[in-house]
Amino acid sequence: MKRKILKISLVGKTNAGKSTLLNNLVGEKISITNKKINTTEDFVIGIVNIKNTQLVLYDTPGISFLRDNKSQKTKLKKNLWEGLNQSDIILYLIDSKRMELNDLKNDFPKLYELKKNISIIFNKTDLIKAENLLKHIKLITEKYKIEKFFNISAKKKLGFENLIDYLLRKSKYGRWLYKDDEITDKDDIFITNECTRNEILSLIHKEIPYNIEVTNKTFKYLKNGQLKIKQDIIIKNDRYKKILLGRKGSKIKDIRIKSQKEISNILDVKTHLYINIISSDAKKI
Ligand SMILES: Nc1nc2c(ncn2[C@@H]2O[C@H](COP(=O)(O)OP(=O)(O)OP(=O)(O)O)[C@@H](O)[C@H]2O)c(=O)[nH]1
Ligand SMILES: [Mg+2]
Repeated sequence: MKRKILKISLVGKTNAGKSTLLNNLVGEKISITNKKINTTEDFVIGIVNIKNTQLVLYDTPGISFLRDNKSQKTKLKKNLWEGLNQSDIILYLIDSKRMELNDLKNDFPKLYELKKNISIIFNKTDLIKAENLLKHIKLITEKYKIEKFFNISAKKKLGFENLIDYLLRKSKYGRWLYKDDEITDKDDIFITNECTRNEILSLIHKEIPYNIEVTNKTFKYLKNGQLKIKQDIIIKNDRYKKILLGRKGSKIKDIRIKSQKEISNILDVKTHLYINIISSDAKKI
């Protein structure tokens, strides 16, 4: 059978559920998800192969970055545009519980510049009555050219069939970009670093999670089959150290244990995680 392919960008406001959808379409946790805002910082690719078709899904950082002019976000914006430019179609996710049509007014003119078909996915429909969406669909179609509307629950995996049917229909004949058994462009080191970043995001407040970097020092399978990982949390400001450590080191212990558990689950191997906190100022000396 001749092979087909479709490259799809998942865009939408932070917290809309893009990474949850990516993970549940792929069937593995490859992109971290969190109830906090701006969880995804990189550009994560998920791959789903269905018969002769390869669906390549680009998970992007929340689209509010398009409007954010702070220089530290430049990398994120670049990642976002790269993803959008490479894709064949755009799926714009909306949190149905927090519908703000004003967001569309800001995002759509920019998205139309890409000259791609845009469909809207109303996500988190497990939290609302589906009939409430009709008035929104009417208002949106009066103003914007939208190819299709979908109602889904990314978390509960509802409404996936219609969405997948549509994606298969849109795919075009062409060579696959990834091998049959690949599910992401990211390796295990990226995902394990992300697990720790996600726990920091959950357990530490305010700006700190957005100003740290998690890097890997050791990633080694031991003779007994277990995995040993050493990570550094690089902080930009010395005063973050005290907060990350917590009382008598209780916070970092919590982060370490939760991340270790998540890594063990995702990679399906007993993992020993060690974490160091390093100040980026100290590195320069
Ligand atoms: N009830 C419900 N919650 C959902 C659904 N989809 C996602 N969530 C939750 O919404 C929160 C945000 O989900 P993410 O997948 O991290 O959102 P995102 O769009 O990737 O966010 P950014 O990476 O910050 O742009 C998480 O707590 C998810 O569990 C859904 O269908 N129903
Ligand atoms: Mg995300």
